[in-house]
Amino acid sequence: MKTVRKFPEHFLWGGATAANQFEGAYQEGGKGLSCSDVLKAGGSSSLRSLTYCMPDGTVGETGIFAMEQFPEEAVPHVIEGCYYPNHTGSDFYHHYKEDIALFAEMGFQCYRMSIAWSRIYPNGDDQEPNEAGLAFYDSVFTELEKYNIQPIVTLSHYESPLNLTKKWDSWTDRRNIHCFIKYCRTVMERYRGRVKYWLTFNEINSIVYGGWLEAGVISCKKSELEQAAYHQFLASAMAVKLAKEIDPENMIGCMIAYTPAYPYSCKPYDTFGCLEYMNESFFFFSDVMVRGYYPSRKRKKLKRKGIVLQREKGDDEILKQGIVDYIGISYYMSSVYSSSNDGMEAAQGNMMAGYKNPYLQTSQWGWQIDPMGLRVALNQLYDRYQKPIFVVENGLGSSDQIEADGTIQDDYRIAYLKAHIEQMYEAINSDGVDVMGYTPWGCIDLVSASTGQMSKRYGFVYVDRNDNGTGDFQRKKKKSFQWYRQVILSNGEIL
Ligand code: BGP
Repeated sequence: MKTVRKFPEHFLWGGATAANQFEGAYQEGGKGLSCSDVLKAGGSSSLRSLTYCMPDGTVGETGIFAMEQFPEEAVPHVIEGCYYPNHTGSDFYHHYKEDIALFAEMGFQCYRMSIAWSRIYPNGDDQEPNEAGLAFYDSVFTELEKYNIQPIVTLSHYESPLNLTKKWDSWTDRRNIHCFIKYCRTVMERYRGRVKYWLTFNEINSIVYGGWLEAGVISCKKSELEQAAYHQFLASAMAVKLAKEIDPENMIGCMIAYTPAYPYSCKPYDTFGCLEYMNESFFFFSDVMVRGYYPSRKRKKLKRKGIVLQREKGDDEILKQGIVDYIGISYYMSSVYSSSNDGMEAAQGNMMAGYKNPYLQTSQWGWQIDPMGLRVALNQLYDRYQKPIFVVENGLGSSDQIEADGTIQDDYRIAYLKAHIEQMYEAINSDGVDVMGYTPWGCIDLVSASTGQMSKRYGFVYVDRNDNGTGDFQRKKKKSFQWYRQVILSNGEIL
């Protein structure tokens, strides 16, 4: 069906992936281990676990959101004979030319990817960068340039170097900032003029739900997680400043997992509780990186809890000087907040799911599908900050069937994306929100972050790889491939 709809002239259409879930080749080209390399696969109803080794050589595992069970003496460890899906990902490392050609065929104007820090500094704190790692991304950028595709580079997407966890529990320690900034300097100088759009920490606010995935932090003490977040804010601000010094043309943003919550009822407790939940889970993070200081409500809250952040002279200035140019968000679903859990049914989701919304359908993985929630999200953030917003993740995780004739008829994915693009358009066109672009998640199938499954697919392109590690990584276009090509070609007019 044709509708008359035109997105802004310079709107960036593309797709998104992350090195830890897509690249594979976890030990090739001198790469070191990252916090994602010790994660086993979970299943549809079980999240992933982290494997470790005890001083006596015995091994074990703990759920990534149950870090309180991680034994004190244990060290994260790759157990021989165990299957770790991120080790191979979708093998982009060996398929990047083919994959980028597929992006070009869809008409991508941009491609959101991440650089694996441990490919550049295998131990996180090495003296010299790893030339083979730098050369790999040179080749990726050369390939993108061939087709005029702008890279959007996330500096840290769930892949903090494992060695830094072993040394000082990663971001809980201030020394991590200096290692990160050294890495930022290396890649920003090396790729000056080739990469203009940067993002600092992927879904920085997911640290609220546990420090492993986002920050490689073992500790689950609230005070240490607050400290780790503080160090990441400083690092983000320093990266922003550095990016501008290295190239004033650079545009650098933050990235928040944004799942707007609706109060379950009109009870004032539900409304205020919902506001507090939004403040703590989302706005605290965006406030610090967009406004450059801790909001007063957060300072009060830390005080009430007796948490004293370790700060140094000059930190306030660092935060102030490092405010971002734009806000990146991932949006998959909305949630429901209720002040009482009486008779409420919990919803599923990777982290911020809340309660079931009776007005919404859910995905196969139980995530609540809410296209209008994206319009809500864009309005809330734009009203609050008046900064451009980049929708750098959105999509439907679903299992796909290969038909007898070899096709993949993913109409459900088309319906999901179409409905979200329509709402994004309303936010731009009717509400005046400044949206820079749209990069649907997992544009080529990749490993799920929360479950480690391959069968939870998001792509326009199918990858022959199964949950048990079989498959030859062959790529195959789905029905949505031609559909998205048309969307981009018509600049959103034909959905
Ligand atoms: C976001 C992450 C991505 C991605 C996506 C989908 O939270 O930034 O890395 O994986 O969610 O989630 P999942 O893979 O768990 O389905």
